[in-house]
Amino acid sequence: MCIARTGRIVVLTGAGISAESGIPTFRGRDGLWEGWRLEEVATPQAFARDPELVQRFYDMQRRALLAPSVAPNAAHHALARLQRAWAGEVLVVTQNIDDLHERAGSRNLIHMHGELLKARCLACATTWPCRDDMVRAGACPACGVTGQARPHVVWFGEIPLGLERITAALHRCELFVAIGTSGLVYPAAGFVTEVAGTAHAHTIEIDLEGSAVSAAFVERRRGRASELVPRLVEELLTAAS
Ligand code: BJW
Repeated sequence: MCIARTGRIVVLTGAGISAESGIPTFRGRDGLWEGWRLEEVATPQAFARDPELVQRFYDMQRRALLAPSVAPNAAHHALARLQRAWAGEVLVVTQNIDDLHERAGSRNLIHMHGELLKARCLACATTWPCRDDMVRAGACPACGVTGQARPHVVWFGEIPLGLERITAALHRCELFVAIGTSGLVYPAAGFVTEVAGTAHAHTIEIDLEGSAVSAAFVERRRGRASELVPRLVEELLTAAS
């Protein structure tokens, strides 16, 4: 891999990067996520059918995320280090709704599937910070409506956030790295083919087991994110210094 220190890098992260921080991935061997079927809680239809069940599910996730034992791991820290030390742009696009990249110090970051620690007003779409159970999210700071808050997350069938900025970054990057994502959920799963279409970029996948789109990457590295991401960052900073 040969990339100038001013080269543009896009890093896509998925649940695998946060697994070693104590946050379970979505697609375990039994197809259940913490005992829930994804489509029972992660669709607008599920929310319309049973909002209390869906809110309870995300309340549980929020409490788990804020537990004292949950903290960014070496992979989150390494990406933040790369963003600080690299002369070119390093954009981190995460599918994760946790705040572990921010806690590690990442700043140039897009949460394409939303953020667990924010509420969104169903009436006017304003978002605001929410670290408590959703019933205590309070009135919308913009329109004043109460009882109309939903988690600020992107469910199946909804349009991911920041896509315009992401697409532009994919088209001009020289290195695309995907970390800990199964390649089953679109449009994120298609980013590697978008980058490959530009012909001038190198692509690397870091994953414990490999993904549904592994074959589309130029380089595949198998193992734990907490080991492989710091190693890659070290390689990049050494090679370019
Ligand atoms: C480790 C590790 C360690 C573990 N170290 N690695 C038919 C065909 C194609 C597409 C569609 C279709 N039918 C419908 C669609 C579209 C649909 C979709 O993709 N469905 C598929 C299921 C088929 N997508 C959508 O609906 C999206 N919207 C959309 O397409 O809008 C239309 C549109 C697009 C573009 C322009 C205009 C219009 C929205 C998707 C929303 C996804 N939402 C969720 C829930 C968010 C809220 C919440 O968290 O509850 O997002 S679903 C869930 O999956 C979550 C994740 O972000 C996402 C991806 O999961 P991820 O991160 O890959 O996790 P896992 O668990 O799957 O994988 C973990 C990986 O880590 C594994 O590979 C492990 O090996 C690895 N690993 N430990 C390294 N220590």
